[in-house]
Amino acid sequence: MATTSSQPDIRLPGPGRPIVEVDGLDLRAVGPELAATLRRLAYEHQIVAVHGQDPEDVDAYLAFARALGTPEPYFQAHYHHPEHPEVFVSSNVPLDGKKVGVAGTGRMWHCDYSFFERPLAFTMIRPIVLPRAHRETLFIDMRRVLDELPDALRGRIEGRRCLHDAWDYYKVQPKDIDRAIRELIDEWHEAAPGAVHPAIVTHPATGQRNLFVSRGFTKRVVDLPEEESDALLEELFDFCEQERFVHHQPWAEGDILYWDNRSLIHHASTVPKGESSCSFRISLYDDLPFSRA
Ligand code: 7UC
Ligand code: FE
Repeated sequence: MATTSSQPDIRLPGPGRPIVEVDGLDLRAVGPELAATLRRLAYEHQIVAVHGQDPEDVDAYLAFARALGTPEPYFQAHYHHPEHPEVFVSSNVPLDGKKVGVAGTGRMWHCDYSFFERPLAFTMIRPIVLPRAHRETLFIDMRRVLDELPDALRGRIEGRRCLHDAWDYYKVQPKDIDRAIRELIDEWHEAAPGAVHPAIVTHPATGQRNLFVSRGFTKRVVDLPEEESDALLEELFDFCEQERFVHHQPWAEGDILYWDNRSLIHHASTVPKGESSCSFRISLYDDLPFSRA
């Protein structure tokens, strides 16, 4: 693609380059046409890394997110950046001496917001403080998983629907001190009751189908007896999580990553004890339904 001062340099995946890479992007100058191109790249190629950006510039980051889609503030406010509710803070680093956001998020295979009726279109993330140790996000391409799913297994899940919830991942907050666990659980279940989605979805932009389950959030195959559902899900999760399907995406200073949340599941890497890590996430919707009917 031609490069001029106002046009970013976009490199498509190819040999030795598993994802889309973008250089020279002015985050504040993304017009509708370029935004459509940048969305399309994520729909088709799934992961996009925008390099060379200033991690201090939250306003530019937000401007870029707003150009690409519609930011959705996380449904629990204790994850929010104190000044920007659209920014989800995953951090073990105090800001101005105060705890901010939540530490250790996303450490399970999942799709963001799959426990709601409308899962997110894109997740955008940028490292703010990188630990000395390697930090990465792991991804599984659920289109490829569906393609390679053995016929017998595919036959058992095709046409089914699954219940998703985030019930195992409630993060205790300061306000929970002295409250009974029963009360916390009841409140949590009411705030995020879960949602039912097709086990196989069709991407509204590409028409490609993908398996749509994750060990973190998918709890039950609807209309199957519990034991049969548990066994089927276990087999599907084990199939998905084979190392050959897992892409390890390293985090680098100055990068902004965004990805297609419809066709990928992801998993955060852990931060070694005593090391600092902080990232800012922005969740985005687009104008399309989650799955084509
Ligand atoms: O703290 C976390 O790991 C957040 C998770 C339960 N939800 C992320 C999401 O957007 O679905
Ligand atoms: Fe996530």
